[in-house]
Amino acid sequence: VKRRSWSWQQYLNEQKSEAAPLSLFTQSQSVPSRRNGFKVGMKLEGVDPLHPSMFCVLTVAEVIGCRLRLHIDSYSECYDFWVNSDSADIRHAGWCKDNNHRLHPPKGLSETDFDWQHYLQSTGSHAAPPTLFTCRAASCGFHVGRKLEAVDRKNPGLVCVASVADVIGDRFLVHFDNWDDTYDYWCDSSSPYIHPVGWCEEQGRPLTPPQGHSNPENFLWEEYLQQTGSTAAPSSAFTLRAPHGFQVNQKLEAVDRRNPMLIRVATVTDTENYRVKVHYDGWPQQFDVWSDSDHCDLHPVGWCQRTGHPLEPPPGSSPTSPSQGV
Ligand code: MLY
Repeated sequence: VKRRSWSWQQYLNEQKSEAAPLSLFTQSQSVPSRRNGFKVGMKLEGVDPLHPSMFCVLTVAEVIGCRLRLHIDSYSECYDFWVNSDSADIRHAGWCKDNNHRLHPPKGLSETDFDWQHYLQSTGSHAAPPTLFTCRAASCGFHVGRKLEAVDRKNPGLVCVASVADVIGDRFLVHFDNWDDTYDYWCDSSSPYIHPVGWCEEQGRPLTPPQGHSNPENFLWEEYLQQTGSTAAPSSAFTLRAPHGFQVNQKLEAVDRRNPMLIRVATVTDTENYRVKVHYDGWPQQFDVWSDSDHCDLHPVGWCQRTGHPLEPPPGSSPTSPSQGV
């Protein structure tokens, strides 16, 4: 019996729908320009997704196409997470030291004494070669300590007093004053979630003051900047990007939010300026998720095939052609 597999082309025809055009996707959503050279067991440094201010010691636990499951050394597997091999959140062993960043060592090792060479030797492992990482040389107009107003992505109704807590290339870490780092996020100057000091007042919107502020009803930037001896990020540094061009009914490939090792056939079912609602084809609407249009877990039709990643067809859809050809 000839094995028949699912085909995008046939599916698009049957559904009378279109693939979202390649031009709508950012570089980090597109097929990486280089092959994935990462191998299971290689060690590296990277941002902890639950504590975005922290760089940790990581091990490649699984490789599928150009996606990596990364394990945080000495922590439970339940904290493992997936990234694309060209992610800006991963760096070669030694990067933190070279770039003046703190590296959070595996449990039981001291931060000051951590030494990669010694660690690799004692664990009998190898570092991922620096050439496997996508290098990026870029800069931005944001500097550590500068203040801004930013949307709390976990409480998107709130625009809050925030600071630039770290800068790497063209990306920077937004931190909410007097809150812990679990609300932090990395973005670039074109993010729609950040605004210059004074934006809320101008818009007639409430601004959430720092946690524990002595006079939260009457927060005054001028006073706060003076008290904290800090400066506002200049409005010229904010370069709001244009809204995305995705349209309802366009098809794409999307990482399953609930089981991120899987990539599914998906459809845009609603849009906002900077977000799309993603429907996993063949699944109930209740599983639809809103996603930033530039999220690195959204990919154009054909991405899986071109990067060697399995694609989950809609459940119940019949195998329709002899190949997964697009
Ligand atoms: N109800 C939430 C709100 C937290 C908001 C934090 N932002 C401003 C960074 C809580 O108290 O946990």
